[in-house]
Amino acid sequence: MKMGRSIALLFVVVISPAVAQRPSPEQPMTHFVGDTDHWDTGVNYVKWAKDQIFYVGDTLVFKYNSITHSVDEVRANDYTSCNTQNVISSDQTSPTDFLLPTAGTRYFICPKSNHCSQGMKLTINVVEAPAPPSAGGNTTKKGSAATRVGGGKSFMVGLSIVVGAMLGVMN
Ligand SMILES: [Cu+2]
Repeated sequence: MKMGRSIALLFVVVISPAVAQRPSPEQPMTHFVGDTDHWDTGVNYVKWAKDQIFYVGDTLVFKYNSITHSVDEVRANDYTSCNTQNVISSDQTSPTDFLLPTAGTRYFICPKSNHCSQGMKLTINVVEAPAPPSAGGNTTKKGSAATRVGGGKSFMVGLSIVVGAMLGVMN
């Protein structure tokens, strides 16, 4: 019995880092680009993206100073060359949201000043979300034991009344 509990505890400890990062893989989540650094110069977005899993259905949000920065979504070759003349979309009203409805790679750059060539660029790989776990075999029966205890108590009360009545008749 004690051994079994130790193994269960160990299992919880092992799986907890993944749980902390993404509470439920089946639920869409919002990724805030750069976290508290937001969308700015001097942030390593390669490193930031590496720590994330982008599932289909998630949302990507850019928060930034709209005077000094904006967000262009571009194609792969324009991402590499920091070309801002052939954008897919452009926005400068922070926050800028992108829904991620399909799997694939997406490319974002800041087109202002020389920010893109200084590293203010982000590429993400969107992947299909895992299938939700199959339902069944995990139903909880809450309260039935308590109900049974209550029923037993009232049976005892009833029995003592009957016994008392019988004693009364006998007297
Ligand atoms: Cu910028």
